[in-house]
Formats: sequence, structure tokens, C-alpha cells
Amino acid sequence: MAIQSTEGAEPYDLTVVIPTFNEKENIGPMIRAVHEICTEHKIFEEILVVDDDSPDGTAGIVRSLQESMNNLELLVRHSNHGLSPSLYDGILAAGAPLVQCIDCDFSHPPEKIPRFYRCLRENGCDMVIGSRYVRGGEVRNWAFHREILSFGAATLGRVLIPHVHDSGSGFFAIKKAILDEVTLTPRGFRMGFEILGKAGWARVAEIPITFKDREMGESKLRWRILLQYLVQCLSILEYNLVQRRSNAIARSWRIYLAREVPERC
Ligand SMILES: Nc1nc2c(ncn2[C@@H]2O[C@H](COP(=O)(O)OP(=O)(O)OP(=O)(O)O)[C@@H](O)[C@H]2O)c(=O)[nH]1
Ligand SMILES: [Mg+2]
Repeated sequence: MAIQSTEGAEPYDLTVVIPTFNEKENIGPMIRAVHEICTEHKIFEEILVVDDDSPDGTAGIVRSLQESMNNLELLVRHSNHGLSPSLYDGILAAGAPLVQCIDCDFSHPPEKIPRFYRCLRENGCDMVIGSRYVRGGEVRNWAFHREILSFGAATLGRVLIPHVHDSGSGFFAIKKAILDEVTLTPRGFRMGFEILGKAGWARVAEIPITFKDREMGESKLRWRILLQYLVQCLSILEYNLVQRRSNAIARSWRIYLAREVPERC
């Protein structure tokens, strides 16, 4: 588990959660890229790698990097494998009040992290999403069927959370406090959507990103992820409309119908 800041030590500004499964080619360069950009922008970051016991030795690479980095933490999970459950465990274990999630395969540009951070820290946002579907955002090098599937899923997401264009993005940052008193059921690949659909956010901003397909390592995306997404949509509906434990859907529709200017960061 991530080490909480010990007494007397400087508290972290930001925890960067990197979920991994068989990312031996990418994990070292990604940790270095995150650390360099945070250092350049004077962000004191904790890097937390959440690995699902990858057979390719990803965790071993992190352990060897830990010898020279004391802000690098590793959480190895042995059960309930999956991307969203890993992100959730990472968020819960984060030592900082602000948490950034980023894929390990360089599909998400780490150089945007300082902008997410400023948005949370200075612009009063509760959640910031790296969006492929706002002006200035794009997807590069994806097969046509993936573009269609992703756009279709984003459109379905807008039925529930209409004021956000890319609710399925895995590149997002939150104030951890918005999860207080919230029961999340992480499943599939869309952890950000689970948070948008159930948590107590007030201001959400989207930052345009260029999403690049992975160059190294293997994709873990499977058809069952699509099924899990449909179940997740039902779970969010039930949480809002039957259990009445959140009014996130109503809040999002209110913002959308009022045509409130989207938050800019
Ligand atoms: N801990 C953990 N991480 C995972 C799991 N599945 C995927 N990941 C990580 O989550 C991130 C996104 O997974 P990807 O396989 O890149 O999924 P994708 O971006 O939708 O698809 P591709 O880029 O085509 O591979 C990467 O950092 C993966 O290593 C999992 O089951 N557990
Ligand atoms: Mg990827």
C-alpha cells in the first residue's frame, strides 16, 4: 500500500496512479516521464503503480526503480483483477488529497499533468478529464472499429452524464474528498464514469488531449469490457434513481440544460 506521509515529512501535492498489467516495456519510461514533468513544474508527487501481479515482471522493474526514488510506491494486487478495481485501490491508497490517473502505455500525454493539477488546485474543479471529444482533442492511430466503439460508448455515457463529452477517459484527476460517503462498484475500464455517475462533484472540466495508440506492449481490451460498461450504466442509474444515494445524473442534466459555459482550465 502507498505509504502515507509520515510525521514531519512534506505531504505530497499529488498522487499519480499508474495501473499496470504486463507493461515491462513502458513502466520505466512512464515513471521517468511523470517524475520529470512534475519536477519541472514544482509538483511534489507520489507515483503509485498498481500492478495486477503481471507475469512479465513489471513489479520487479518498479522495485528496482524504488532503490533510487523514495516517492515511488508499488501496490501488487492478487485478486479481483481489472483496470477499474486497480484504479480504485490506487485512489484509496493515495497519500495526497489530489489524485491523477494515467495509463502506462503513453496513450495519455504525461506532459498535460500540470494542467490537470492547476485545474484542481487553482481553478476550483473537483474533477478534470482528458477528453478526446472536445474541440482540440483527437484520437490518433486507432483502427476504425475502435473509434466507432469508443465514440458510441461516449455517446451512451452522455445519456447519463450529458455535460461531459468523454466520460470514459482513463486520463482524469480528482479531489479525493469527492469520494467521501460514496459507494463505488468499480468494474470494466471506465473508472472516471463511475465517479461521475455517483460522486459528489460540483465542477468538472475537460482538457483536450491527443490520445495515441500504444506503441509497445499488448492491449488488454476485451469484448467483455463492453458488457461490463452496460452493467455499469444500469448500476449508476439504480444508485441515482432507485437508491437515491446520488443526484449526479440530475446535476449533470441541470448543467447541460442550463447551457452553462463548460469549465475552462
Ligand atoms: N492493474 C491493472 N491494470 C490494467 C489492467 N488492464 C489494463 N491495465 C492497464 O490499464 C491501462 C490501459 O489498458 P490498455 O490495455 O492500454 O487498454 P486500452 O488503452 O483501452 O487499449 P490499448 O491501448 O489498445 O491496449 C494500461 O496501463 C494497462 O497496463 C488490469 O486488469 N489490471
Ligand atoms: Mg492503452
